[in-house]
Amino acid sequence: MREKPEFKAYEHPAGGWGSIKAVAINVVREGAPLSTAQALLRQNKPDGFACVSCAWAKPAEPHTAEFCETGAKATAWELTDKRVQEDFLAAHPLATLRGWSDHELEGIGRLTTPLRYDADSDRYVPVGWDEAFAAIGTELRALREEDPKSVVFYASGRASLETSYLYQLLARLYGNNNLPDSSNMCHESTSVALPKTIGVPVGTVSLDDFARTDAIFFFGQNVGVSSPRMLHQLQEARQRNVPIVTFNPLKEAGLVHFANPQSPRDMLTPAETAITTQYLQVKNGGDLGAITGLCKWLVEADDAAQAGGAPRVLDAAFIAEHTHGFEAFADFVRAAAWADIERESGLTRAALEQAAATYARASTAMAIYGMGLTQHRKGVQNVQMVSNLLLLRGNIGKPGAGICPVRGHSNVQGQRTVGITEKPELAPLDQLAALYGFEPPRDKGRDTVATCEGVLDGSVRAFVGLGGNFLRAAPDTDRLEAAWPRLRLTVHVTTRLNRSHMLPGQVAYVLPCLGRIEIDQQAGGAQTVSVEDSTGFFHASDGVATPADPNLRSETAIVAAIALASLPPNPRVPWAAWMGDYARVRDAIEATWPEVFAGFNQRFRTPGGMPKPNAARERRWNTESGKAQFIVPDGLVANPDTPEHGADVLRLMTLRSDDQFNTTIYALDDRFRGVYGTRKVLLLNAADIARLGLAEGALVRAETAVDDGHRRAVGGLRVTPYDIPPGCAGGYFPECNPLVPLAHHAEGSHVPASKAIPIRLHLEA
Ligand SMILES: Nc1nc2c(c(=O)[nH]1)N[C@H]1C(S)=C(S)[C@@H](COP(=O)(O)OP(=O)(O)OC[C@H]3O[C@@H](n4cnc5c(=O)[nH]c(N)nc54)[C@H](O)[C@@H]3O)O[C@H]1N2
Ligand SMILES: Nc1nc2c(c(=O)[nH]1)N[C@H]1C(S)=C(S)[C@@H](COP(=O)(O)OP(=O)(O)OC[C@H]3O[C@@H](n4cnc5c(=O)[nH]c(N)nc54)[C@H](O)[C@@H]3O)O[C@H]1N2
Ligand SMILES: [Mo]
Repeated sequence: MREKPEFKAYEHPAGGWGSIKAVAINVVREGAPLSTAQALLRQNKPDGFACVSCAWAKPAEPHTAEFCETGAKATAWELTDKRVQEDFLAAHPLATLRGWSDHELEGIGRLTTPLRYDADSDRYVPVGWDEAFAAIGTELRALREEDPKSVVFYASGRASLETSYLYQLLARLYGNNNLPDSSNMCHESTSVALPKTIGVPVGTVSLDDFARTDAIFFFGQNVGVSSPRMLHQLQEARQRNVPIVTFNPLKEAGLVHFANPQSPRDMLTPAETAITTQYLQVKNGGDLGAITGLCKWLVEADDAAQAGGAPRVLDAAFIAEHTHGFEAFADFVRAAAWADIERESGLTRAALEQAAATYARASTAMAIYGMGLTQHRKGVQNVQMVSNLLLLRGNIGKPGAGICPVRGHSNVQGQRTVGITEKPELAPLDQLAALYGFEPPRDKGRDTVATCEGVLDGSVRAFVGLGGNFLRAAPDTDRLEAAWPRLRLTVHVTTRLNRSHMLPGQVAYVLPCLGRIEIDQQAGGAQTVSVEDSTGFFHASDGVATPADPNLRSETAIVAAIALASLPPNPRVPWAAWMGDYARVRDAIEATWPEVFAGFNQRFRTPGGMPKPNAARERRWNTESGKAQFIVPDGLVANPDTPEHGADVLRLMTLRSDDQFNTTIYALDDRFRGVYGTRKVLLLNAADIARLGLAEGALVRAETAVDDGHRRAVGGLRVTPYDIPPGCAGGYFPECNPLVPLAHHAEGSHVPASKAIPIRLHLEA
């Protein structure tokens, strides 16, 4: 696909005819239109499969078409007619394929046979499954003898609860807690922040709350692209006149207005729903300042109300009965100066006061957020500020209220629930020990950042990847790629080829698997798997499509086979029986967490999902103090190593387009932002373009403004004027990942701070 840059503003609502056209183009481009169309009708349905795109909740009473543009593209991508052919592999050494883009590599099609890297010819060659497992087993057994901690087991957030449970058990039987996952680059800031404030690592909002809320606050989440099915709930809320207040540096189309492609009225008339009622274009990294402003207004209005004998602005009864640390927090916001709040947030006091007043008028409010909060140096504190805001008016644990982190991958939250974590204190090690008769490792494992560090310093010797595209998704791409081939062993379980497979270890295997949409036949018949959605409901998922190739194996079967090949025999761990009947894996999951998964096999087909217990929803607080806790942030600065703009340093946020799912690039367009035919752009404020002596369309090289002895640069970026706050810049993930220093990550959670990278621009000749 050649770059053909074109720019034209997008003036239509999200959804609408544009969305139908986009789905149709994708389905045709990928081939297999018939099977895709049939599959789409069973997407997110009780007798069908859980969408392989995002993790948004699946209603008990689904719409006829319970899928969105993004989800339809993901389905078409999985059910493509294209296959990686043997003669293709024979004709292309990896040295050539390394010059291919992400889009081109995945565009070759689905893999159908296990591959071994042959260093002599620099090619992948097809091998049989038995040969692959035997060779992987030999390598893993040898490494285990030397040092079981030298191997990492990465998981991208898509694999089912069943596969993920087996995968974490494999790592622990192997002898480590090295279970980095995509969540480490994503909502880990949430998982670290919320246990300290409300005592649970997940959100408290469920679908029912949308029908009862009085106000919605959005922070750094691009609903129209990242979780479009939520637009239905938002549209319904807007029809009840519920205000929606949005904090986002960019005017994102889906947050501005929406036409429901499933409503004849919306499609045949110019009807569209205005989504956001007050749009605040906060500077990226400015949310700590902005939310401090909201809280300051609320606390001071409450002080005044108390002094004047007027009704309270805060929920004093809730604060007294249910919270800890209010006074210290109130003192912090009272002391914050409006000048500092305005400077850090880039918003005016008047705008923040208006938003605070909207919040104060609502008897119930919810806050929804995404990567705009979590991917900052103070990403954990960003999330805690949202929680502080909600606690001020008792907006946790009552209908219509709550906190709503919107998870990315379709089972990323569930993977953590079944033990994928590097943190031993979060894993049920005692239960695993009792159930399987072994002594699990008790020390902390490697997360994503520690895995990268280990690859760089040589202490990581092998990488096993259950899905994903680690080398593209992780920070500091160039440094990581240089070190990667030193690994002794790389094993990737995957559906397609991607960049991570192009840098094989000394011994390297690529194992092709079934996707979740495909029918999974095992000894015990067609298998069902399960996932957890963003709101904490478990869903059954049945394959509906014929597998891309009869030679493919399921992820569950592959993980079990790797375990059988590389671990000493243990009659208490029934890998083969699990492989043949996933209901037995669900029994094992229930035995490991009886309170969470009681009656799993009987209840997991509940329409709308089987709820996961959530103490905060019931105002039971599993925190240190036994109460919900206010947390005072260090200050208003979310990115201490990103200097204030004005000088030549800009703050770069890396973005997703509507034509990608993470590193899977469907096409080079971002129609909602008016960018077509290219991803090599830098969105800049017109005043910054002038100030820096640049011109529209000029090609620049971005260099990271961090002085740690490593030069990081991405060239060929086209200067593109955009409605973005001064001092901020926008570029695409993953193209800009070489600019993210590994050390530039969130305190506490280690999430790469990829929404605020300090950069300088240099004009290219
Ligand atoms: N179509 C599609 N859907 C997806 C994905 C995809 O790639 N494509 N990825 C999936 C995954 S894994 C995830 S985690 C989610 C991610 O979905 P989101 O959480 O929506 O993440 P992003 O799209 O990276 O960025 C979200 C928004 O943050 C804004 N932003 C950037 N910096 C700041 C800031 O400092 N403050 C505020 N308030 N806003 C800011 C950006 O303008 C952008 O609109 O989506 C999932 N769904
Ligand atoms: N700069 C920057 N970096 C980021 C982000 C950002 O916003 N900015 N976002 C971060 C976030 S939120 C996330 S979640 C990570 C994503 O990191 P990952 O989860 O590692 O990456 P993905 O791009 O989702 O993985 C895509 C690959 O998964 C494989 N795949 C697809 N379907 C299946 C399947 O069913 N089974 C298996 N086994 N494999 C499959 C395909 O080979 C495909 O190439 O990236 C992070 N990196
Ligand atoms: Mo994510």
